[in-house]
Amino acid sequence: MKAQIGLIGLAVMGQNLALNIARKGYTVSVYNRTASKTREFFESRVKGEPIIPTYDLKDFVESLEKPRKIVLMVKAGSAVDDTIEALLPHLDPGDLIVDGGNSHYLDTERRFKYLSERGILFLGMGVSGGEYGALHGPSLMPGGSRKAYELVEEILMKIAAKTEDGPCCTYIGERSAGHFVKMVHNGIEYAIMQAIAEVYDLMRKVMGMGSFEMADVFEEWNKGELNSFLVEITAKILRKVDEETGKPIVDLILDKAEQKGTGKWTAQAALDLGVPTSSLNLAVVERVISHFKGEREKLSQLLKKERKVVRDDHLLEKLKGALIFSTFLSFSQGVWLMNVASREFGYGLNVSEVLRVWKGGCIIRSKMIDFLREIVTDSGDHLLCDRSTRFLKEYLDDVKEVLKVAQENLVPVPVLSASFNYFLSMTEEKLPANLIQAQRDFFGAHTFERIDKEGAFHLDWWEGVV
Ligand code: 2AM
Repeated sequence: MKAQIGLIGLAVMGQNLALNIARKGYTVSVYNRTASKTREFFESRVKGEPIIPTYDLKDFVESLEKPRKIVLMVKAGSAVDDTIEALLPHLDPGDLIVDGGNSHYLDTERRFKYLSERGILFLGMGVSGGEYGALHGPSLMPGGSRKAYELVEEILMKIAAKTEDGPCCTYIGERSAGHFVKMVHNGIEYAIMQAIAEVYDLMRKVMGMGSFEMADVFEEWNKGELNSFLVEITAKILRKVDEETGKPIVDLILDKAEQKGTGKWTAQAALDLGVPTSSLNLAVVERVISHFKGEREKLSQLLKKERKVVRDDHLLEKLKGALIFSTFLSFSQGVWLMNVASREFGYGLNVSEVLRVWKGGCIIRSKMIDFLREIVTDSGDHLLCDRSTRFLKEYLDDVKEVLKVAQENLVPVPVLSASFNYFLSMTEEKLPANLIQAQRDFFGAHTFERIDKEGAFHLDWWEGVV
């Protein structure tokens, strides 16, 4: 009997996805470059699931029913190209490759074209939910041709996370749409994670709260408007004790945040497309700053920060408001980017559907998505409309108070303040860009427009300057 689907790449995500597919009743052939990993996986984790281990790429391909459906779960980058090249001689036109890694959307664009020219169908599929999600139900964001999607739709729907609004999978859009959307998902994820971290920082540095107390607060918040996977895991993290020392583990973790690039790519794409994503960008920058641990240690000696620790439970409510405010704006900036990309790249995105797919399984799943979906149709690209502005205005005093406390105590809050400033700029009729235009014209003769008449103007600014 032939397998209904094949999967290449047996790191944990690949293993878990293979198990998830097999547990839904599909026969899966698996292959990994390093054969020992395949053997080890088969012997240690496969317990009666319909999984066929293969140790040669040709055997792997031959074990699949036609048209073949092959999911790649290999490391993003050249490994995807290497694997595609190795597969090609064994494939027939009409076969399908699904790249389930975190590939850069421009790589997906290139691969889509390359494989289309060879008659091979290709999907670039964002997979979110980490190892747990891969096994129990991820959020899936497949992009490519609809014909390719239809070949695997049934399987994807079965393995995806389920919500009251259906399985967390949909056809995202043309070509690299799936990986673009997954990239933006991660950009939003960076911003929300940083906003939560800033709130945590204020709780410990200006409120003197201990880990368990903070865990209680996050747990409480998770029951209301802030209900989300990231708030939920933050509570769990803060409660976790290191077995060796008996201390909260979070206090023992080095404050250097790593990244795999998706947040940076989001900021790059946003700058390229001319979409303001301040909160997302600043979250990436702050991870970069965190890396300079040695410099920070030295420089912290040069600026002693006096902090008045005040137990003010009142402030907790304000922190909550600031986090709601920043979370909404992180989402809305990401949505704006997706809307512009959809037009620019002809993705044909249905943003409400994208948000639906983010309701379960993925890292940024949260209650707020329902609200976002309600306003997504009656707002412009950017989600700032009558209803959302009224919503944000309710939290404005909280944000102001939080930023004031942060400034007084010299605690950095780049994403909370970026969100605040983004909102102020977006709601400001007059920005000082008139002065910037004058400066540009002064030194570069770039010309400027006027508010009182049509045309492009240039002045000889040096006239009369001695
Ligand atoms: P490996 O076990 O042989 O290293 C995550 O690293 C997954 O990507 C692993 O399954 C790994 O296989 C695979 N991988 C990394 N680089 C690869 C390459 N150049 N070709 C094929 N698979 C690769």
